[in-house]
Amino acid sequence: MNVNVKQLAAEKAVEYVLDGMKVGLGTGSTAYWAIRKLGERVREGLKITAVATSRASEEQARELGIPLVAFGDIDHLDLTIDGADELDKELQLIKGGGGALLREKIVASNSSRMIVVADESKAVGTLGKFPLPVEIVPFAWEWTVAEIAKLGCKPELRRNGEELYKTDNGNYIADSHFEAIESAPKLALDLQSIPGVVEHGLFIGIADIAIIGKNDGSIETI
Ligand code: ABF
Repeated sequence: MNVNVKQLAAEKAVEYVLDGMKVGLGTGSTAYWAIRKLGERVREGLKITAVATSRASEEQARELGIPLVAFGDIDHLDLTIDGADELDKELQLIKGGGGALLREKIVASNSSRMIVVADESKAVGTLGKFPLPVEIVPFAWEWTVAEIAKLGCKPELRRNGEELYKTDNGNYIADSHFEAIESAPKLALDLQSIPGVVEHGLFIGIADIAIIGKNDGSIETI
């Protein structure tokens, strides 16, 4: 069955968006389908306002006529829909493969609910096969990367061709290869204690619902 499983999950998540809601728009190829569906619903008369988690999502929302609002004009969001690189049964996530983890975590953390949308390849038993993105400031990055490595991983600065990749916030990303993360909460605390680390891609206790598109055309909601 030739199903677009990302679109399947994303459009199911948009069913949770009600008139009058303030919505956080995620980033990535799955969130792309949620934003696209929201654009359709807005054209059909759905009244929402939204904030985006990346320049790319902001641009897509503008093109689709989704009303964007300044952060200063609202004090919270009702619902954020976003993708993930990995998710486990406790809805702990690894995010940041798309480089937007800092803005995604700020937006998701200021939302009453967060729905993570993914294809079934993202569902794992133990997080860590996907390299954990860690956003770090460029100043003395070599020392920061060395401290991250001491946590038992091989951190690699993300590149954009010959250049070092820079996030929308002007920081670097160290993709940190842990292979298996036994305790995500402990690793999160260890990373947060390293000066120079701005944010990491472990989302713990943030996602409320996971909607997973399966290759057989079914949808699993956790
Ligand atoms: C974004 O969605 C990122 O945090 C994450 O890397 C990406 C998931 O990838 P995709 O939805 O493109 O498969 O939120």
